[in-house]
Amino acid sequence: TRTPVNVTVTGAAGQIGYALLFRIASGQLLGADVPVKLNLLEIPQGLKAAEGTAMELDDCAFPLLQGIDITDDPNVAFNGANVALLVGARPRTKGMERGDLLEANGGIFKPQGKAINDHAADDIKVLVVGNPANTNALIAQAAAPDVPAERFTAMTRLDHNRALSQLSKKTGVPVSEISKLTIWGNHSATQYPDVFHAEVAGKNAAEVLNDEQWLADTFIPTVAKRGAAIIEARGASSAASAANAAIDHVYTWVNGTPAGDWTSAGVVSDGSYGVAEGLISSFPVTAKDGKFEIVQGLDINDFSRARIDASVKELEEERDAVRGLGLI
Ligand code: NAX
Repeated sequence: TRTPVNVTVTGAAGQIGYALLFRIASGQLLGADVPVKLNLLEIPQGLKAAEGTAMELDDCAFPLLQGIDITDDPNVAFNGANVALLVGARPRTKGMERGDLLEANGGIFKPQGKAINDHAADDIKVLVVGNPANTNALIAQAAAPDVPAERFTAMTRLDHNRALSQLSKKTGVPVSEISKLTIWGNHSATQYPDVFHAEVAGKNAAEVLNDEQWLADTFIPTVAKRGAAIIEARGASSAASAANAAIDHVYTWVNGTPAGDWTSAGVVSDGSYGVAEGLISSFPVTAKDGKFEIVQGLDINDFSRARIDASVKELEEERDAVRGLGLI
């Protein structure tokens, strides 16, 4: 039998954790034939709830689940990790300035990055979900100099899936017939969902829509502010859809993108499309043989250029702030 893949999940007792762990254990993260071992990292106050979730995981009797360990020590949680899902983060609380938020999260993601550097398996793949996801990923990556930088990614797949769904509703074409959509930039309100290269049932999406006003005034803000709309409606932030996107992100990373399509992920910039090298920014990416690659050579029109630049500028400001705090 295959040796199990070690999957570490931080913030395991949170609401995304609760939506995520059962799907990992059932084989949806890596494949229906891949056994997994779960390592759950929580803060001390979260350990008991994580144990309760582990009891429920036991009670599912998942054939692929080969064990569950729970700890509040990152050095233990990341020991031998092949896949790490960094979900636990410090939320913004009332009166908190952006600098305070970045500093509080630096206190989480810097030591976790170091623990990954020192203890994870050689093939470690990291997905940061906890916000501010791109900059938390940058902090963790900078703390892990022995791990190839491209192994650190940030989640914009939820934004990508939200954009797919909105485009499907508008055009009446099922999501399965929509391809080549892109989320650019930061996982924040400045993100830019780009349909100019997307195809809807084989036709260019922007030409099918033929409505820049709708893009600017409805589509882009609906996608970018969807998280707030969910909180307003549900009384709690996106959890199942966020967990679903994390599953999609890692599954795609490991198993590849379909021919003729791409997806969106926050990956380390190589300078493509004028995005400063080293930033963890969302790009159109393909995945093959366990590696993401930024799709090259797309024409960027003025409408897109201004929006990509604005989101990247925000990422640069976050990077400069965490650099000023000594976090990278
Ligand atoms: P919850 O507050 O329900 O759960 C977070 C959990 O993390 C808690 O159990 C907490 O004890 C734990 N935690 C805190 N610090 C930790 C540490 N240092 N080590 C280990 N565990 C720690 O939040 P939830 O709704 O699950 O959201 C988790 C994160 O995902 C938040 O930062 C949220 O902003 C972010 N999101 C990111 C999204 C994305 O698309 N990238 C979308 C959904 C979500 O909003």
